[in-house]
Amino acid sequence: MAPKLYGSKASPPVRSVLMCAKALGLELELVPINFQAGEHLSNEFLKKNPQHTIPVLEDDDGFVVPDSHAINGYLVAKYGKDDSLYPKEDYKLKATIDHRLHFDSSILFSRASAISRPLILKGIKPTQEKFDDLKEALGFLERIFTENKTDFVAGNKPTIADFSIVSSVTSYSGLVPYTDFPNVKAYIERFQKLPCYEANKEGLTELENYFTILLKKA
Ligand SMILES: N[C@@H](CCC(=O)N[C@@H](CS)C(=O)NCC(=O)O)C(=O)O
Repeated sequence: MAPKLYGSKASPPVRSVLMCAKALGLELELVPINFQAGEHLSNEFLKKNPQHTIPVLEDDDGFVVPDSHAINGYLVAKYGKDDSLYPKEDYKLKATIDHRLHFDSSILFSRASAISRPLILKGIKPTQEKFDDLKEALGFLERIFTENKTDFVAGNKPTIADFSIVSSVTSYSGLVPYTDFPNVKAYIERFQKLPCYEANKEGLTELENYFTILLKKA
């Protein structure tokens, strides 16, 4: 039985897991969660994730993991042919990957979500300050590449940190264009050539169309 992934393809963190699964050659069963119908607030879903966010993974033995960053680490450990996407033994590389994952969680996606969450859930138009905060976060990412001169965000090979950063950066490009940041632009273009990027495409288009409609209404 394929592990279940609760969520929607439009969600950036859900797509980070879809890219990870694609890179691992792992099939997941996507179980849709409808925000408009309040399914994320149902008792059944809150038992799996009290924070009521998607994605949530439910493995074939019933083990539940909320949060895309935690899910991707788990998937590599359980289903990876090797641990190159999230190495256990190379503790320095692992620390760098962990930094990028926390950067996504606490800064990049968090600032992007400060724009999209009120817009999606309450139709509230984002203030300029929120856009400026996200632009600053992209500036931090630009600087990571300027200083380290690596092909990917934690070195010269893709890791789970790239799934998170790429899904966040591409998702908000219509609001704050990453193309204004030359190193970030080159990085995204490099990552888009990988076969796993395919898993980001459909949901990204869905989200972009959704943003266009919501911003017109707000
Ligand atoms: N750190 C979490 C963030 C997940 C998240 O915020 N997901 C959004 C959708 S993109 C959500 O479920 N929001 C519903 C809510 O906050 O109630 C992760 O990486 O999984």
